[in-house]
Amino acid sequence: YTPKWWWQNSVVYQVYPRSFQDSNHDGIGDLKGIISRLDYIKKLGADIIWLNPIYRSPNVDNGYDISDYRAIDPTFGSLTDFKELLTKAHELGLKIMMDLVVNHSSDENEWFKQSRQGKENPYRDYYIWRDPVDGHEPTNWGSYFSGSAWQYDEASGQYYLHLFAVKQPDLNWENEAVRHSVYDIMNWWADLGVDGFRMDVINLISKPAVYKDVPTAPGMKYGDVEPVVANGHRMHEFLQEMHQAVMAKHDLVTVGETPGATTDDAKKYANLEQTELNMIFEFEHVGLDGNDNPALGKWSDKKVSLPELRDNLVKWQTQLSGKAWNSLYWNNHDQPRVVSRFGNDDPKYRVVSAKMLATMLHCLQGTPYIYAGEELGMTNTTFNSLSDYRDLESINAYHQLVDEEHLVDGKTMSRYLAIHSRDNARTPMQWDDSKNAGFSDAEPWIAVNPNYSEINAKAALADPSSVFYHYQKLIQMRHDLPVMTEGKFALVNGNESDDQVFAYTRDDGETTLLVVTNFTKETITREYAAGKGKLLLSNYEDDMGETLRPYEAKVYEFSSKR
Ligand code: TEU
Ligand code: CA
Repeated sequence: YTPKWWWQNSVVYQVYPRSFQDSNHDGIGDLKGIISRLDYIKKLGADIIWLNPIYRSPNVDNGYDISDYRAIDPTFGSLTDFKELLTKAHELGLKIMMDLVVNHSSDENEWFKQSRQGKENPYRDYYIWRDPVDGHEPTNWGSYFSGSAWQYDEASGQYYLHLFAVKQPDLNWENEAVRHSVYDIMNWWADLGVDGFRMDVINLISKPAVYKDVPTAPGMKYGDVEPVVANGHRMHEFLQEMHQAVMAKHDLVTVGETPGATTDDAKKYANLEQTELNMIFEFEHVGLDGNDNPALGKWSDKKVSLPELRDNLVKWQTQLSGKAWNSLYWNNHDQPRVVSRFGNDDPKYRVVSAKMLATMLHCLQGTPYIYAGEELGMTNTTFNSLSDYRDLESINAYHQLVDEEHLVDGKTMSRYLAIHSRDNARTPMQWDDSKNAGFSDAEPWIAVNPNYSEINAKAALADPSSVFYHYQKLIQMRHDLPVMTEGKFALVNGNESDDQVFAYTRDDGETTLLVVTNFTKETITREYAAGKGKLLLSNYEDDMGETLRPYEAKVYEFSSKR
């Protein structure tokens, strides 16, 4: 089945290069390692590989700090290796989506090196410089990675803006030369043969016309900057300009990462007239389990109720229907593992709940994303101490909230890190039960999840009832059945207030799919689960009709014309 646009029934597989496969015994994943695993991704059935940043970088934020936009970081290999990856992927019918990080660069980027030379330098205006106000920072904006979003530069007596780490200065998109430099970079990679871009925090590029202080949470010196920098007043102008300069010239898939975007924003960014981006990553459903105390943000042990999660997902399905295109994701390199978060990683329920979550998400309308290891039901990891963490967000947050602001005690914060740290997603891919999970024969840059002897690709491939083969079936369904792409979404009557089951239909006028998923470890009964047609997919061997076993998920197919 071929939809209007190829990326509508494509499935994306996200590879975190640093953690996927090491080929040269340094404990860090690399391009040659990815090449050696392309067959595995092909076997799963995915169509597009999204690679996290592989450009030259000092790697303070694992490549999200780019010092040369046209070079491959030597840790990962060379441009020759990259071309080989591109060729081999294309031979297998796999497309390659690059990460584009242009809200900010590294401070080691030539542009910034020039910029910090002084006010007269032609590159000064490539970044955002401001004079001190009353001897301190121009505003009280907080960085996403703790502390002030402003860094003082002794030499020129000005501050530069960094929404993320100190070594990630924000580019000044008001400067036309910056914008065209970015479009040139994009065209350069597109000409080389890449098939698309995932655009890092792209909705933060249009900064406000006037910089003002923001409200601060009790006990905090700096405030949340997202409300004033996200979805800024020139966003749509910039993206339409980019579209004309780049996307209109190449057949690319584009997805914008957009924290703080609402469904109204999405209707513009991902509009079906296709003037901006193909789709966006929204953050609402992964923000529901944040702390009630705004100063603690995502650091929390709150559990989301099914009605909260469902209401949110339903809102995105219905609001974007016929107007914009959704992306569907549970996991990425910034999020904890979904089976630990919304499922149940107890060995008794891990496989069945991982399959249930996959079914629930993949049968929605939109383009699904699978993060490496999700197809194995990989879980959050177990670290013994703060020194096991590698992610600067986690480490900075611990120091700020525990040591500096005294907002939470060390033990509680350690628990929050175990639940929400980005490192949960970044432990090495678990290939087999050999040393270091087959990821590397050298000491890995980050510790392997100790459960690799149980949970690994080799075991999954040998077991017909594994999570892997369930994902494979879901991908196949998306390729084969138009209703998976086209079907209108509707909640099943009576499901609105059900706090145990999520049940919905998809209908394209020919075929209806009924999706019923039990989010609990209880055996329960629901009328809407019974005898509704042909059972297409299930995570149990038989069908007990109205009886739903722990985390049971089933998809029925029947004709819409009754
Ligand atoms: O993440 C953007 C972003 O909004 C993050 O701050 C996110 O909220 C956080 O990671 C969740 O805890 C992107 C990248 O995906 C992330 O890896 C980078 O660190 C960040 O941008 C800066 O480039
Ligand atoms: Ca390596």
